[in-house]
Amino acid sequence: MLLGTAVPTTPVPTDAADLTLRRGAARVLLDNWRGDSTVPSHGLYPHQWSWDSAFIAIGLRHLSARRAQRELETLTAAQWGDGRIPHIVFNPAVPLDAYFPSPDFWRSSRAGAQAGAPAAIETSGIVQPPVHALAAWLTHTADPATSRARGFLERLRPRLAAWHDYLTGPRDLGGAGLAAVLHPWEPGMDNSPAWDGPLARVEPVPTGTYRRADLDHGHSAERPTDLDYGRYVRLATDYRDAGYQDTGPHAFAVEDPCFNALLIASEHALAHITEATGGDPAPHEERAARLTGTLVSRLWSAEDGLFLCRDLVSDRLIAERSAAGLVPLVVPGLPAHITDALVDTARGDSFRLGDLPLVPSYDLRGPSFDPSRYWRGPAWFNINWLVERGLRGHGRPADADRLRTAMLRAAGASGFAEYVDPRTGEARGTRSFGWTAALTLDLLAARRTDPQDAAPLPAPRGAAPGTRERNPA
Ligand code: 9WN
Repeated sequence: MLLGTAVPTTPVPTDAADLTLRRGAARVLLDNWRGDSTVPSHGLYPHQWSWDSAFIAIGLRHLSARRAQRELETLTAAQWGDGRIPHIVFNPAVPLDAYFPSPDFWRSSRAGAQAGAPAAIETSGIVQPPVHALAAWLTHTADPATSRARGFLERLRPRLAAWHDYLTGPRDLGGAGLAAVLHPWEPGMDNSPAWDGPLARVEPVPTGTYRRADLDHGHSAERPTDLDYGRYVRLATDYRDAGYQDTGPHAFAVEDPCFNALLIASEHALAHITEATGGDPAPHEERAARLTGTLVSRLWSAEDGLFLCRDLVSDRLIAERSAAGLVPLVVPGLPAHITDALVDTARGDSFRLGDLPLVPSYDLRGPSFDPSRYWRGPAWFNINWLVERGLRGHGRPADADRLRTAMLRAAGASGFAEYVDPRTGEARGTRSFGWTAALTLDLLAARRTDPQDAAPLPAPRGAAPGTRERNPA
């Protein structure tokens, strides 16, 4: 059997190519499993990462719902008292020099004590995008009986609610309601050209005061520069030395549309989780609606037909067009003129949806476009999965089908690469990457079980599946 005693929760494909792809993806998740969570990759990322685990659970649920539940329970067990879910949960068995910044850099149990960091688990002190409630709900729906029998949602619900309260409370640094990120690692698109402006204000720590473990595994042309790394380390050092308090001042503080769109999608999921566990979902739906309005009023650029990031230090939108601005397609309840404009932008010269194999992480015509360097152009499978889900949810099945087919092809051909050249699908970064494999499984399952896949993400309660703003294609 595939995963020990686990029973696959969705039927296996009958088509030979799909079967081979499914086996390959399952093998990656099996090899990357560490007993209670999954590493993104063996060499480069040997611990548990926050948004990776959420995407991994979304795929893992098709092999073993129990294992997917475990993945999320392990991550959320490392939650801090103030509600934050840390971006890395360190495996104490991994040598300190295997990844930088290591636990002895973050010193979470001591430096984070005031913020309620756990005493017995070492973690980083920053966060990543809140995909977790979405992942928890999707994991539950894969096998509701097992989930109920194990009390999965009951255990997760208070943790997820505290997480969202943290993001909309102490992290509302702009005062308008959106969550702010304080480090380029927090939005997950670490090296996006959108950070170049805000990062220019940051004095890098001197090279030679730390050792980059990432270059032991990755090509330097595909990773951030030393200058950027020096700035990442400065920001993390300053945050740590301030006891991980959010009150600031902060040299880097940004409202990111991808991060906040995922918060909204997760808030809808939390409404479903709350209702399923006997609570009142209304406050979560109200918050999701409020956040949606604020996302539009703060970050929508009609001129660009895209959501942009807001630099909270200058209080201005950042004029860099990245795929983060397309991710709000996952938000139900966006005004129709905005989803229409987003789809036009995705199909246009900057992202070339339907023309190139995959959607690039950054504007193909942008001054900083680089097809190989980490988040400055390559296509990532999690972002493409979100765009695919969003297109389907907003009634664009033909665009979604084309993208899904291209993603499945690129995932298999690249050996489940971390990212690929968006123009050719050629592999970049590390291989046998967790979320690439997991989301491959999810796309295969969606194609198999529901050709229309009418409700790809949790819709507001009460909306019939597939009836979230049906825009003409
Ligand atoms: C820093 C694990 C993570 C992803 C991020 C990706 C990369 C880490 C790094 O790897 O970031 O968190 O060392 O470069 O940018 O999105 O979660 O896969």
